Amino acid sequence: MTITHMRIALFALLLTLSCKQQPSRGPQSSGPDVWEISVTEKGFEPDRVEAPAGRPVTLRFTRKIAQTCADAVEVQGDPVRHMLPLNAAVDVKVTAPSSGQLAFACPMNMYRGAVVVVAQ
Ligand SMILES: [Cu+2]
Repeated sequence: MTITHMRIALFALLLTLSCKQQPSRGPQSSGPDVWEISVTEKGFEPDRVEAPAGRPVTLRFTRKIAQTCADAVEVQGDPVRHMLPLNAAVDVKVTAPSSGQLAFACPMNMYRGAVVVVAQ
């Protein structure tokens, strides 16, 4: 993550906080969201998760099949290739961008998914 990206993320976060008028509801709004994502014969399930702009999100990947090319996941803007051992949850922390989406994919880019920014 570059300084520019961090600034944009921080700005988006501040903007989100300052614009928020309704009190947050639910226990999950106080901490980062955790999304359980399975790797199956269909690829990532779900392959689309939603988050407000700038929100820290934990992607909890669990590979549930032995034979798949998705034995690792790469997240857009993240140089680390996260290995996915069979039946072990692997947490990847990301921050939702200010708009659009943040893509993730297997190393061959066959199976894809994304964190999609939604209005709060
Ligand atoms: Cu692949």
